[in-house]
Formats: sequence, C-alpha cells, structure tokens
Amino acid sequence: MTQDLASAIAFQVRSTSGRSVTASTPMEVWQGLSAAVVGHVADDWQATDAAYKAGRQEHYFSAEFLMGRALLNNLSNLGLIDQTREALATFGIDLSQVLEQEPDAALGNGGLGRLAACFLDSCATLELPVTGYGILYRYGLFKQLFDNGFQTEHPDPWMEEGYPFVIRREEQQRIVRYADMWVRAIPHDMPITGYGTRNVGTLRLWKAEPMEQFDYQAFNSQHFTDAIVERERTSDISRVLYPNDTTFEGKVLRVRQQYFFCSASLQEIVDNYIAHRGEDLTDFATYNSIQLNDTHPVLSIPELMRILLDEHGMGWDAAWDVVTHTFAYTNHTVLAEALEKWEMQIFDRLFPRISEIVREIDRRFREDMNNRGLDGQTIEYMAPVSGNQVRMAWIACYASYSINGVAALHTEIIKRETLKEWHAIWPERFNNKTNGVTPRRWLNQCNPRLAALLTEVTGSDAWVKDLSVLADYTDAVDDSVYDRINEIKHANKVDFASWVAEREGVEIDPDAIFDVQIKRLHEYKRQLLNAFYVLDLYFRIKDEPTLDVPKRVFVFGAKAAPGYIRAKAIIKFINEVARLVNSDEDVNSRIKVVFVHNYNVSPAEHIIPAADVSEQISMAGKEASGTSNMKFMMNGALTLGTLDGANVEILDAVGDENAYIFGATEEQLPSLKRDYDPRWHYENVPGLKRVIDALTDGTLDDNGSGWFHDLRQSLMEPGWEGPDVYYVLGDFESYRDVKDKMAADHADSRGWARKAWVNITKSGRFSSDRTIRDYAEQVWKLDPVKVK
Ligand code: 8GP
Repeated sequence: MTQDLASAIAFQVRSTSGRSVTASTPMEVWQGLSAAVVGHVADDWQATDAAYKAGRQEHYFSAEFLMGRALLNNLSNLGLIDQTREALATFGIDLSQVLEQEPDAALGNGGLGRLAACFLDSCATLELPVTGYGILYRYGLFKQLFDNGFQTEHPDPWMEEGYPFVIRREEQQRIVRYADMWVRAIPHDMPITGYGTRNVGTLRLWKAEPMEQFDYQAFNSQHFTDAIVERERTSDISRVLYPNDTTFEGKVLRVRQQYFFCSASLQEIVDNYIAHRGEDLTDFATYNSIQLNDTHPVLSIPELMRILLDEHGMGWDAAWDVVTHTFAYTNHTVLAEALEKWEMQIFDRLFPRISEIVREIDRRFREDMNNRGLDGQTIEYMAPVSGNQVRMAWIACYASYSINGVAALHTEIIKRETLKEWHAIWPERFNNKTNGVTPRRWLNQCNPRLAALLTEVTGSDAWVKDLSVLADYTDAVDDSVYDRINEIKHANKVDFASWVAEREGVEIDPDAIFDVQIKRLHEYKRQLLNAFYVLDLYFRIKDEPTLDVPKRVFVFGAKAAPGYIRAKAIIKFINEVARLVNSDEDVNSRIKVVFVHNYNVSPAEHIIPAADVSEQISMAGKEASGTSNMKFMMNGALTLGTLDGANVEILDAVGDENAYIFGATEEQLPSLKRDYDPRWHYENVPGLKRVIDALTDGTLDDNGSGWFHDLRQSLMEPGWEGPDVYYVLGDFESYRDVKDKMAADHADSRGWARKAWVNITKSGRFSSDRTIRDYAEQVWKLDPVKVK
C-alpha cells in the first residue's frame, strides 16, 4: 500500500512541478499530495453525491465557511497519515514541513464561519446527506500585520498558487440575473471527508464570471476598456469576503453577493428535484430543507418564491406553503448592529421582481397580523418592509419553520427580547441548538499527545467519533494519568514556545501559566478587561518587586474589522502593554505578553493545545455562544469566564470546582447598569485609576492618534448608550480576584490536572456531532445515508 501511495504521490507531484519529487519545492509536494488525496476519494465522492441526491437532503446556506487547512484533516479522516509520512520519507521529505505549506481557506470572519466548517465535518462523519453552499471568494479574510502596534490589513489571495481541494465544475454552471447584468455562477466543489466513513460530502462554492469570455463587439470597437471594466464588474461579485463580524454593512456589492449564491444554489436544488421527481414541485419540502446561517442567505426566501411562481407556474399560496416548510433560520447574535436591513431602492434596482415579491410578502404579513388582532404599532415593528427598509431577520422569522439560538441562554434571550414578538405568535418554531466543535480537528489532529492518552485510557479511538464516551473515565483514573496530563501540556507548551519565538520573535517560558484570549476583537468580548488586568499586574510588581506572583504568559490573537476604529485602538493598546511589559527587566522574567498576529484557524491549532487558561470574559448576555471555549475545554484548559453563552453549559458540565466564574450576570446587569457610575469604580477599586490613567498620562503611546484618549472617554464619559457600555470597570474587581486565585491554584499541579481532566472528559456535549444529531433529528428530519 505504501508503495502504491508513494507512486500515486510521486505521479501527482511530478505532474504538478514537471520535476522529480526530490527536486520539487515543498509547495509543489503539497500540491501533488493534495491532488493525490482528491484522486483517492473521487469514486466515493461521486457515489455519495448520487446517493444523497436521490433522497431527502439538507442544504446548509452560508456566506462564510472558515475551513482552515484541508490536507491533514483529509489524511486523518481517511486514516492515511502514517502511510503518507512513510511514503514521503522514502523521498527524504518530512510530512509536517509539507503540511505547513498550505494556506488557510479563510472564507469566513469568526464564530459563524468556523461553526459552518465544523458542521460539515460532523455531517460527513455522521453520514448525513448535507451539502454546504457558499461563495468562492478570491480574497479571504485579510491578513493582519502590526506596524508599530497598529493593525494593518493585506489581501489574502489564498488560491493564487493553485488549490487542489476545489474542483471547478464548468458544466454545472447557472446564470444569475440582475436587472443590470447577468452573470455566470460556476460551482467549485470541495470534498468533505468524514472520520471512519467512505461517505464524502460536498461544499459547493460559487464563483462569478462574465457571461462571455469577451464582448467581441466592444473589444473590436472603440470601447475596449469599457469591455474590460464590464468583465471586472462581474467578477467583483465573488472577489472579496466582507471583513465584518457581527456588524452589518449596507453595501450594494454585499447584497449582490448574497443574491448570487442563493439564486445559483436554489436553481440547482430545484433542478435536481425535477430530475428525480418531475415538474410538480408541491412536495419540494418533503425532499429538501435549507438551513439559513444567520440572515445572509435570507434572499433565498423571495428567490424560491420567484422560481416557484414565475418559472413553475405555482400559485402564491401553494408556493408559500412550500417555502414555509423549507427554511430554518439560525440566529447568531443579539447585537442590534448585526441585523441586516436593506434599502428597498437597492432591491428595486438590482432585482425588481424580488422587490415585488418582498412587497407582497409584506402586504400579506400585515393582513395576516391584522386578522390575528395585533395592534398597528406591533405590526409596523414586525413588518418585512417598513420605512423603505427590508428587514432580513423579520423575513426569516416569518417564513421559517424553525428558529434557533446557539446556546441555551442565547435562545432564552432571543425568545424574551430580540425576537419576542415572533415568539409570542409562534412559540413552537423556537428551539435551542447549543453549538459544538469537531473533535477531529480540535483534539485528535491538533493535540496528538492528548489524543494518544485518551485512546490509551479508553482502550480504543472510539472517542474520536463519540466524544461522550470520555465521561465514563472522569473518576476512573489515578494520579498517573494526572501526571501524564501535566507532561503532555508541558510538551505542548514547549512546542508552542518555539512556534512563538519563530513567528513573533518573543521568548516565553514553558513553565509559566499560559493564559489565552483568541477571538475577534470586539468591545463586548472585553479584551480590554484582560489587558487592564495585565497592566495592573505590571504595576503591582513594579510597586513591590518581591511580590510572589506565579509566572504568566498572556496570549492574545484577534482581528479587528478594518473600519472598527475602537477595536483597532484596543489592538494598539494591547501591543503597547506588551511592549512595556516585555521590555522591562524588572518584570519580564515573570510576565510576558504575546499578541499573535494574523490569528486564524491554523494558529489556533498551535495555540489551543498549549493553553492553561481559557479567557471567555464577554459581558453577560452578549456572546451568543462562543466556540473557542469548547475547543479549550477539550484540550484541558480551564475556563475563566462570565456566565455568558455556552460558558453557562460548560460550568454545568464540569461543576463549580472546575471552572472560574466571575462578574455580573445577565439577570443582574439591568439593575446594576441603571445607576452605574464607572467613576465610582475608578476612584474606589484599588489599582483601577492607575490603569485607566495610563491611557493618557504618557505611560503608553498611541503615536498621536488620539485613540487612547477615546478609549478612556468611552469608559468614563456618558456616550449615547451611557459610559462603559460593556461594564469593563464594573467587572474589573471580581475578574482580578478570580484570576489571581486561579493563578495561585495552578501551583497545585495535580489538583490542576484533575480539573483539566474533568474538563476534557466532560466535553462530549460540546462536540459538533451532538449538535448536528440534534439538528438532524429535531429540525431537518434527516436520516443517515450510508454509501458503502
Ligand atoms: C458568532 C457569535 O458571536 C458567537 O458567540 C457564536 O459562537 C458564533 O457566532 C457561532 O454561533 N456570531 C457571528 O459570528 C456573527 O454574528 N457574525 C455575523 C453576523 C455577522
């Protein structure tokens, strides 16, 4: 077999590079090896596709899929890692060096996009007939660099050198029609392998291309440049991922993107239905369901109406009946700024027929609500169209048979507040689906040492497909396992330290506590609270040089949306704190700060296995779920967090003794904030004044940007939502107390390891396999289809 594999790899590498394997670059070897993997799954992929298309299917519509790297994931799922390593070794090539060549497919911003990627992995592993649909962005999420501590953004042309894991399917192209242009949508398919199955699912990403390669008329006339410009306008549609996480940007190009992938995907799904069951689409929803990943794909609702009405001659009521049995909607945030609202004029200009349909949905909605006896004000608030705006979330709620939040607390909040009017009318539509993460990538692949221990302790690798089996071992081990846990964590920290030294140029001590916060930069996530703690600790040590504090490394990783100035100010602030701390000989042997630049999926795979402390410190009620909290837990880091999102359920799973919880609760906050005066905390909480003052007293330099002054003001001065909207000063004291206690507890290394072990073994319910089983049973009504 190794011989077969070696020759298959050699063949592909030579075809890629036109040279012998040994003369090829590591990048060319990655290319060839990846092509060999695609070749390896081709027959199974084709068979899976045919089997799925014949029965009931789920379609996961998402503007984002944050896939990360594909090669190791596929090798691992296919059980080919050892053979591949040996095969490459015969050419004197090191597999891990080849793996590092791969660019991250960063076709997403953060939580929502990575969740979609974990879901695809679970669907394939569980042999569920689910296909993902999205956009093949030419430029993924920007690359982040730091220039004197300021974030700078750079393009990420991730496929430019060739990317064997997407296959162009020219012959399956569709046409997407806008009033001002028609474009070709070319599908590009990514195989989604599962662990220990021959089923291979599909992620279908659409690329926009001009109708004709060249407008020869224009080229041959005086309009040569116009013709080029026109071509570019078409390709613009799939050119770039919008870099906003949890904020809405009302750009015309963005709504074009949304319509583009919705229309192309629906055309294909309807055609497939017709090919299998004939022209009568009445039973469409018996065979198809579509999950809307937030409101980005909500244009699918009027678009499916259009297809049924205009292209298949259905009446409105019959079409609406199909639509309202097809779509299910997931909400990912309670932040008002994320709720998409488009100006009606944009719809009128881009797709007048969709406008017409949306207006008719609105008219019927108002009539329906009137008949139910709702008052005028409520109807106006809930209406799909109002004041010239189309409200995408309201359309989703009206047309979907299921509406879900992503953690228990979040679902309660949307029922009680964000979507309360809908809940009052259709309570049966609402359900919770607490997020999960795939234990393949986030444990088995990224933490091979811990994976080996789990296999040894449980006697098999069954946990990789059923993480809940670990719960049987929570109390069934002795000190020798705790010692192993500590050895593994230490070895992971040694690896991480050398990764950091090389990538960031900072030396860190593997004996220190590694305290990590990695997530998008947002005020509600409160990276500032964490940085204030670090600065306060710095001052405490300066005050009392003999202070006995445990050694600590504070690790940050975060991108800010390019237009979110306050978030960029926080990045600059953290970088300045890092500069101050790391360059001060009095403290830098005890504390260090590392801001990992260009945080992404693959850096996360290096960071998480090395973490001791998982910072999950959002203001309660704001983080819908969080998913890094689950990845850390699986890898034996302890949560330092508020009672927010899925932290609540993590605490419930591990018990009070095995997590560190602080801060105001979602229930307490309304009354606490009613007469909240951050100045009182500033004056009275020891150390806080010094930290806040450091923003503006010359301790830290914002290079004349005025950004640190603005940060101080946002905390201290009443703004339009009041001072310190996210209660940073209010929670500072309890955060510091708990974090100090946590650091002290780490000294009891066996005690700490026991807590880590509880976290690892209780993480089963945070596997995306559990989440996907729940969607499949409760929402999608979907059975597995085994292909071989
Ligand atoms: C995120 C939530 O912030 C996070 O708590 C959750 O774990 C994750 O979704 C997956 O459910 N939300 C987003 O990424 C988000 O709302 N993004 C788009 C709306 C722009």
